[in-house]
Amino acid sequence: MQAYEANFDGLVGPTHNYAGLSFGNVASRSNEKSVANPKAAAKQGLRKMKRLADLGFQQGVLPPLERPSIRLLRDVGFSGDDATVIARAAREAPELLAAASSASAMWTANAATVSPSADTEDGRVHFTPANLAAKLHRAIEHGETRRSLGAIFADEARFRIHHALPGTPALGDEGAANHTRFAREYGEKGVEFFVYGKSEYGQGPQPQRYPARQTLEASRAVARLHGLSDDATVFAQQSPDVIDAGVFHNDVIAVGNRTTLFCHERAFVDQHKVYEELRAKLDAQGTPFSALEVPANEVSVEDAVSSYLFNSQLLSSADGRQLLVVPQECRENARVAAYLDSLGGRDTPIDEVLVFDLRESMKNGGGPACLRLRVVLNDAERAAVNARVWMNDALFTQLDAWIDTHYRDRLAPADLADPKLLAESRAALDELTTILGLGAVYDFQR
Ligand code: SUG
Repeated sequence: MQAYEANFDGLVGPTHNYAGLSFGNVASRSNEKSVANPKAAAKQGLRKMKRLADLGFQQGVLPPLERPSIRLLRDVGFSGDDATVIARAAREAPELLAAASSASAMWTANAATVSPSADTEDGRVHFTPANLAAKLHRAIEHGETRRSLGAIFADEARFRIHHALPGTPALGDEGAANHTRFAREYGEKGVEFFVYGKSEYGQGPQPQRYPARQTLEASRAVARLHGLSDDATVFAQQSPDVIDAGVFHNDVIAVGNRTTLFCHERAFVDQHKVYEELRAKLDAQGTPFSALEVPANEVSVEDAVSSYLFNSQLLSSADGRQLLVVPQECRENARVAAYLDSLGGRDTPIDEVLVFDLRESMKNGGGPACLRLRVVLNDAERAAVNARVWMNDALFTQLDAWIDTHYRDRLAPADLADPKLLAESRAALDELTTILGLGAVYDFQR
């Protein structure tokens, strides 16, 4: 059956800010306490969605979550009316207020892991929202994410939305950022590639400096929940050294699409064995496989982390060409720019490079690939998706005006204490649910 890869990008929420919440994510830490521009951030993301939709890609929108999360602040003991809760948290525990205010749901590559219906035992598209247990500000996302997904992929005969795995270190799950699917055609059965940072119970190397967020146990649990067969799954460990160099998710060092894996030579433990297993399992399905590996002497791991070369989107256009969507930081790093320029003269599966300004998200460690959740859909499934979330001229115009109405162009850490921010965010999200036809998904609407 004809199928497509749709990309669902997270709309940046009105509380986008730099709080330095993600130890192990170099950009988040180094931009801590700088002043953010939520309006510019939202527009940068929106422009990427519009451009890709204009190029003929299936592009959807996922809504931000309710932030600040009054629910989190109440759960940790702040009481009174909402303004009092914020004031007390600002005074007594600004770090908890920052966690409650993060717009981190914009990075929808971490929203869930998604398996297309061609791969799953029951023939439905499976979603497991990620528990994001490694970081408080992200661990509070999955319940609300599940609700948003339910409002968009509502047809239970076609879509199965699981609950997140229990949120505990042994089952730390970061979603699609650590998952790639290979297949000859999107609608055919493929091989799903799960990359983990460490095994909780098994032996094996572990990073020393920064945390490994994803466990093998979590990856295996997701594969089980989705009903994936052993001959169509590969589990690989991320190299602990690159985690220690700031590669907090696999999508900072590798990206795959259909029959191509584009990655750094230091991405995985026993890298050549990983390629062999992928090649063998794909070969059994009659699918070719090629790894385009970037050597460290051309692009170091540090260059990869600062430029986000691999946090790119590798997209197949309707005419069969492959496009690499990169952030402009890749053009600003001389070695990465030289590598990209050299692609034209080499025999590679990448036909074109497209550059985007995503500076606001990048300063928190979120590039083009972080901002999108891939969902492979056949025609019937596509028809069952809430049609209001597809990007087109009308939705772009509406969202652009909505951002102008509701978003600030300056948000410093101290502004998180401003109770007006809560009212502004709620007004924005309330209107958004109407624009996207989501119904009452937010707590404050219920
Ligand atoms: O989880 N940054 C996110 C970035 C997520 C990127 N996603 C992928 N690689 N798929 C994180 O580290 C920083 C927020 C702050 O510091 O304010 C943050 O959460």
